[in-house]
Amino acid sequence: MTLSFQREQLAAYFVCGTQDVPDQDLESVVQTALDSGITAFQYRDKGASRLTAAERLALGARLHDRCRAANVPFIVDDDVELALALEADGIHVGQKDDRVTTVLNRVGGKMFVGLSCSTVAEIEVANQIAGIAYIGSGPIFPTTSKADADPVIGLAGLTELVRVAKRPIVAIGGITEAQLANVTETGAAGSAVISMIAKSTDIARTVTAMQQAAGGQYAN
Ligand code: TZP
Ligand code: MG
Repeated sequence: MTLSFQREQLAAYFVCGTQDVPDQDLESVVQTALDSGITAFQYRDKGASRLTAAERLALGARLHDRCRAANVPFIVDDDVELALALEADGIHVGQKDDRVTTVLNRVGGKMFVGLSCSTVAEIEVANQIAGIAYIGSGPIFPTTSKADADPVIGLAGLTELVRVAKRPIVAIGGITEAQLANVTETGAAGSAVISMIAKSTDIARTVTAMQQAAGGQYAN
């Protein structure tokens, strides 16, 4: 059974791969985040420390099992083959990844599709494509978690994208607990974060802050 997409799942969206927790066990971090009430998890394995395809498949299956047990959608970044092999609930694609229409055709209703958009022009294109469940926009603030990040768009940029978009937007990039309320004020459905959870000294408190900022009604 795959989980269908709901806007509420964007409230406290955790993105992570082994590269983001070099001194910790990714599965333990994800389990703590799930126990703390994250509303979505994206497995994103990127960079020099990238695991082999076989390792990604094995680890991805274990992470998916944990998400399934918590009734939290398991989303794969970029990799259509991996997403299909793992029977993921969703796949997230960037503007530089496989063209989103190709991905939509490949996954054919088996999972929901999220797309990164950082400009009004990209949002306007996305508005015309049926089948895109949600949009990820950023970076809102400078981030150290993505080497090839687009230019920072700021809260004003995010507000403009939310105004134009016909799909819910999850904000990403450099978001700290202190900025959560400001992100909500833009009309974004929630925040997607790596460091705020991966580097948190109290993941339960951090995730609660994300849920409360997004409205507090999404606790699971
Ligand atoms: N896409 C845009 S910014 C970013 C991604 C994957 C990194 C977000 O990480 P952090 O640590 O929350 O800034
Ligand atoms: Mg990508």
